[in-house]
Amino acid sequence: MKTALITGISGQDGAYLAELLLSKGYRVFGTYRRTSSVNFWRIEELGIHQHPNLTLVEFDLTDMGSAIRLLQTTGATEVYNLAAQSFVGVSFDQPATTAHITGVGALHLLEAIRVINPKIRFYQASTSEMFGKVQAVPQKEDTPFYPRSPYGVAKLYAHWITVNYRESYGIFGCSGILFNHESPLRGREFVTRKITDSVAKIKLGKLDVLELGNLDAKRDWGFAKEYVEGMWRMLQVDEPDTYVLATNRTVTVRDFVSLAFAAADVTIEWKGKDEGETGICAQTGRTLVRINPKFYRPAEVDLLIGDATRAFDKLGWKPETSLEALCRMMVEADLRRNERDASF
Ligand code: NDP
Ligand code: GDR
Repeated sequence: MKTALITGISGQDGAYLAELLLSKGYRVFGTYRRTSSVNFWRIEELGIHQHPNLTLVEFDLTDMGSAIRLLQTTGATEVYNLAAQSFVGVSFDQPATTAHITGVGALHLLEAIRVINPKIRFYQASTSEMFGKVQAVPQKEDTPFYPRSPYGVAKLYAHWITVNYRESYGIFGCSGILFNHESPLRGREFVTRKITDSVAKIKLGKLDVLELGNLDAKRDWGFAKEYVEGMWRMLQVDEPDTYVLATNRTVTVRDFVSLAFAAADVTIEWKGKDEGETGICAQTGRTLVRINPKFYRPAEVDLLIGDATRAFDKLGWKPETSLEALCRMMVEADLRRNERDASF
């Protein structure tokens, strides 16, 4: 039986990856952080929280000694480092914490691999945020990096240290440069889920207005469940490499808002400009969307659109779910949850 370790199993990707690996017959160790009230709602929603081959272990990525003991005790042969302070907005307020967790945390696992068993295969969750300020489009593996946030800078360190350990010590370290991927399990602080949850609440009369920041940002949004399949494939081939996973389609935040309302049978008309822009319900004339400058970031990533040709050629990976289908899936899930009034 293959054994895998997933850091960050309480997050969106950790939950989907655990589900995938369990379905493939793996023994899975999933790490979570000690907090006053640990929340496993995602693995519960997927119905895998009591799976006999799943073991949950407490672990903090900032603690190097724990990383060594974790690899010793689990005997994992594949390590997927998904844990991070992953919210770009928060990284401006907590740059040092972000650097420790999101950047140096990856080094702790790589050092542990070097000490315990250099044959362990390692996946690093890299990000399109490393491309940051647009240097070329579509972005691919050899596009120059120009991160625009403390999060992007920290991830760039983790990416390069993975490449460095691959080249220096022959460690099978793969870096997956994943563009934004969403799902009904996405955290509510991220813009897609904030939008679909708010659309559901507005539709059910629980919220008056959705407040957002920059509506002009363009993102290449895919479905998370398909992206974790790409992570797994990266560790199954003969040679370690760096891969982009993306859909090659980009839309603005504004477009995503329109799509989400459309999925709830509401048509949005956009009026005004910049901070005065509003989204009006075509059916009732009510203002449903407005700008709140507190959601703007000190520096923004304006345009992301990825080219995943290498992943297709070498891994046979390609995304299947359209943005419209993804958005509908998220709105429907949020309508169901808000009807039930669940807290998650
Ligand atoms: P989430 O924010 O949903 O999950 C992050 C996970 O990391 C959570 O389980 C969190 O635990 C854990 N974590 C945070 N800090 C620590 C720490 N100090 N020690 C141990 N665990 C910690 O992220 P996603 O699932 O969306 O993303 C997975 C990874 O992929 C992240 O590294 C992210 O940066 C990266 N990524 C994500 C993309 C996306 O679009 N989703 C795109 C590209 C990269 P807790 O629940 O306790 O907070
Ligand atoms: P991002 O995702 O920063 O791309 O990072 P997020 O959903 O937070 O923002 C996307 C874009 O939407 C704009 N925006 C808002 N964002 C949030 N969160 N809240 C708002 O109210 C709002 N209004 C407008 C943002 O300015 C931005 O341009 C995500 C994370 O998952 C990272 O961990 C991952 O590495 C990248 O995707 C790829």
